[in-house]
Amino acid sequence: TILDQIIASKKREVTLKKQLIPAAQLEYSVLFNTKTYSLSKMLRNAPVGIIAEHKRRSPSKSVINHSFPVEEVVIGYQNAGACGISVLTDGQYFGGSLEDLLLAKASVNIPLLRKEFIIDEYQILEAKAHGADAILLIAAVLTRNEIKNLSEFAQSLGLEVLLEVHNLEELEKSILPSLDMIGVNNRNLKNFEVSLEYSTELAQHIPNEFIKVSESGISSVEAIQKLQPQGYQGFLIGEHFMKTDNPGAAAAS
Ligand code: IGP
Repeated sequence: TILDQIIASKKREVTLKKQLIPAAQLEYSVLFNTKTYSLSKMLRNAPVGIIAEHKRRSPSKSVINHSFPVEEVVIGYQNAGACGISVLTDGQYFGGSLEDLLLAKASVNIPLLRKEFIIDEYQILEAKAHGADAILLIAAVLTRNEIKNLSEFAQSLGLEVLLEVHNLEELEKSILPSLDMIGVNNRNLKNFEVSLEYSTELAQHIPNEFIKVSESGISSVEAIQKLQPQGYQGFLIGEHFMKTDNPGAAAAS
């Protein structure tokens, strides 16, 4: 599947990067990145908690939007009242970069999520060194033990963790006190099929101490109005904003 391909290439990428930029060098940068914002608190306190995503392209849609400077998009999202911004940093499949994250950090003062396929603590150091406030962990590609170790490492750096699940099995293996938010991905990363029913079915199984986030395929106010009574306080939206010629304006409306 595409997810297997992405993870295989991510393993090679991380191995190479570790040789070029030693972890100690990132640890040094981390010392200077002390200012963080809490995404989970922002979502808990907002009437409608939107996490707006910067996404240039994806394996399911190829080009979504290439034409805007990242600063312009994220400032637009902040002005629209987004609770936080998700920045895709994978280059090969999503056209993103760590530099996008750094530029976003320099441009806005709301929480930033590093959207990445994280398999190694090294990537969490990178996230922190480039200004992230939160990271994503994907249950489909990690064991319970890996989720535990990676989320505890993130916590030790002051980063919040959004754990992404797609079915009950992934959810049940992942429940840990070191998570802050649990997201249900409405898109099946194995075949790209999208249905909000995934969020609806899993809502009742997510313990109340975690902020519930619904991810992907959200493109209407009606969808949000349907998900809010089920307990969702976060809505992760990318394509619906990015495919327009003014993502910030789309997020405001
Ligand atoms: C955003 P959408 O359908 O609004 O563009 O989806 C976000 O949920 C999606 O990009 C996403 C994703 C991921 C991307 C969810 N989980 C994991 C990469 C990796």
